[in-house]
Amino acid sequence: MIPHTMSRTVVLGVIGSDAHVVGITILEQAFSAAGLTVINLGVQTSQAEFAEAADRHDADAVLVSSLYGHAEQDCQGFQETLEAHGVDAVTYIGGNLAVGQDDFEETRETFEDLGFDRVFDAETSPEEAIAALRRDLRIPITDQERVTVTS
Ligand code: B12
Repeated sequence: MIPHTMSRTVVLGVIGSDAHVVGITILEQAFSAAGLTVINLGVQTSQAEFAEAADRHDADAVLVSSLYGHAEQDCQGFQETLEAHGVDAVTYIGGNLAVGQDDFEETRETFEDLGFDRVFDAETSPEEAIAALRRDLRIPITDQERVTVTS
């Protein structure tokens, strides 16, 4: 059972020309059930659309998904685009980030170099993403939730 008292806003979307929608739909539902406010931009979202939405909704986190193997090209200059819109948010990227993805550590480094705070592979569960958001956004667990989480 996922705790329910998060009052933070996350912007979520699939970047570039990528049309894989299932992953972000599942993430959206899990994040909403956990109490986050989720702005789901859907598939085929441009860098500018991420930045504009994050600015407009004063997002705490911007979560980028990519499945089709072109994430590195699609994310060139992403942090600069966010900065140009005055966005100061935690940034994650996840999915099938490279073609083949033999060595995920190499992939992780590539995306950290592009400025992402955390990089997730395609095996990532919604619970893992929520746990990371809790840490990064310093969302406290209440005593009530502690009982729910541990029981
Ligand atoms: C269904 C599917 C399609 C459908 C998509 C339908 C739709 N509208 O969603 C169709 C048939 C359209 C399709 C098309 C293509 N696909 Co496709 N597709 C898949 C498939 C079989 C399943 C994807 C899926 O829905 N998974 C289920 C969800 C729940 O899992 P998920 O997406 O991985 O998301 C989870 C995690 O990754 C993670 N996650 C995802 N994003 C993020 C972001 C953050 C921040 C975090 C924390 C976590 C996170 O959390 C999610 C929930 O647990 C995968 C293979 C596979 N088994 O993954 C290939 C796959 C993704 N497709 C692939 C390819 C190549 C394509 C095409 C380019 C094929 C082509 N030549 O036309 C096109 C691209 C079209 C486009 N413009 O996007 C490749 C990508 C290869 C790569 N990256 O190296 C894959 C891996 C197949 C393969 N083994 O080759 N595809």
